[in-house]
This record gives sequence, C-alpha cells and structure tokens, in this order.
Amino acid sequence: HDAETRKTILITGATSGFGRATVERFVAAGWRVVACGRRAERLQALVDAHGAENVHAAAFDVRDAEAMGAALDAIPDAFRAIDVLVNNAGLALGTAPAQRADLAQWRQMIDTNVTALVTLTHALLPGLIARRGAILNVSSIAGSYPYPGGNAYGGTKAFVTQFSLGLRSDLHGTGVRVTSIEPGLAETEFTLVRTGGDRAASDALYAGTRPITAGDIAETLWWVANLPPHLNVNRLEVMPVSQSFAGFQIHRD
Ligand code: NDP
Ligand code: 8X3
Repeated sequence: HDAETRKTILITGATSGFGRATVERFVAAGWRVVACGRRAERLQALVDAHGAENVHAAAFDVRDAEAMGAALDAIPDAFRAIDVLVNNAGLALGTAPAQRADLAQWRQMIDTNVTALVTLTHALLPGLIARRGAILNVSSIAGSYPYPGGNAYGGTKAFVTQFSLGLRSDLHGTGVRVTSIEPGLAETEFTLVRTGGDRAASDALYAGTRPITAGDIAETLWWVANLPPHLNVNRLEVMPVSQSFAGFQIHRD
C-alpha cells in the first residue's frame, strides 16, 4: 500500500466486539488504525498482530476528557490524518426498570455513550472537515424502540442517532459524511457487561438465535465508509433475521 494514499481510521471500543472486528477489517484492507479502549493489553495484542506501522494503540477511558486529550496529542505523525472516526465505545448497564435502577449505572452510560462521544467528535471535527472525512456513530435499535429495562440506555442511543442527524445538517457543504448505525441483537461482550459478568445470562440471550456477529457490523462499517463520496447513509438499522417486532403491553386492573 502506497504510503501517500493510505487512509486512517480511529475506532473507539477497539478491545472487543464490533470495534475489534472493525480494526481487523480495515487493517486487512491496508488502512492505518488508531485503536482505542481502556484494556491496554488487548490493544497491544492488536499492535503485535498487525505491526506498529499499521495499528497505534491509544489506551484511555473515554469518560476522562484530559486522558482523551493526552491520547490524541500522543498520536504519532503517521496516524494523525484521521479520515474516519468510528464512535463505537459504549455500554448498557443493567436491565432493571427505572424505579429500581442504579443511578450510578445511568450516569456511566450517559458519560460513556453520550458525553464522551460528543467530546471526541468535537476534538476531531476540524481535521475531519479538512480531509472531507466521515463520522460513523454506533447507535442501536434501542434508540428507536423502547423495551422494559432499556430506559437510560435507549435514551443514550436516541441521542446518538439524533446527534448524528444534526451533525449532517451542520456539516452541510463540507463533504463530511455522517452515519448512525443501529444494530439489533448482536453477540459480543455487550450482555456480559450489561449483566455484570453473568455468562449464563449472556449465553441464554443468544442461544439458538443466530445473532448479528461483530464481523457483520465491521463489514457494514466498511461498506458505509467506502461508498462513493457523493453518497451518505444517514441511518442504517440492522437486525438478525431471528429478531423482529412485537406489540405493546396493556395493563389491566
Ligand atoms: P463490547 O462490550 O464487546 O465492546 C464495548 C467496547 O467499548 C469495548 O471495547 C470497551 O473497551 C469500550 N468501552 C466501554 N466503556 C469504555 C470507556 N469508559 N472508555 C473506553 N472504552 C470503553 O460490546 P459491543 O461491541 O457490542 O458494543 C459496541 C457498541 O455497539 C456500543 O456502543 C453498544 O452500545 C453498541 N451496540 C451493541 C449491540 C449489541 O447487541 N451487542 C447492538 C447495538 C449497539 P474497554 O472495556 O477496554 O474500555
Ligand atoms: C443493543 C441492542 O436491543 O439489546 O443496543 O438494546 S438491545
């Protein structure tokens, strides 16, 4: 791959699930990748597997704005011209109804899925505009369809989707593309995290369902990022065939 024509992508949440699969997909196609996440040893494993000329590890907690700024400042020159930002780091915590939910978990979801996402986007926007780049935000079907126990998580993802559409309006004429990717049931570490490490609960959710895989979403992000420059996918909702809609609940006295 010619050094002058190689593109660079920054991916948050690169230590697991969608993010890690997306690192693999873009590296395989010759892109430079800035891989972000808290678990530094997992980022180092990506560097070891693909080479320091292809992957730069940026280990930081996205909720820590100072750490984020320091990590961005420390990006080596070869990786600084970021063409695509994938805002993927995120989590759900808990499935309890709002009246029994843990406020600290709500705040962690908002800090991670919303505040960190806008902070990183704000920091990278000038460069993305200069390069006519792209922003790919990982939202969720939970932002469009409420379900019991989805409360604050769904709220954060509704924000991600609407923020993405608003970015499109503001970036009108800049050539910057913005997409809200809205996956449904996908097997990653998502449910392990949501349940506080309950492997049996995670396995039970996905059992027999043929869920979306991390590779499926990596391939989707690859497709969106590599469309001809005159095309923008505004929103993209993806479900496994095994998932669909059902009705409202009705309370009777
Ligand atoms: P995983 O749990 O497998 O991956 C989540 C990633 O987010 C990890 O790499 C984790 O890295 C990173 N992350 C979480 N908190 C922080 C933090 N404070 N600072 C830095 N990085 C953080 O789940 P998925 O791959 O499924 O999730 C990726 C995105 O997809 C999320 O935004 C999720 O909401 C969304 N999504 C998931 C669906 C699913 O069913 N799986 C469906 C729809 C959307 P580390 O822990 O190393 O920091
Ligand atoms: C993850 C999908 O339906 O579990 O965002 O909330 S769902």
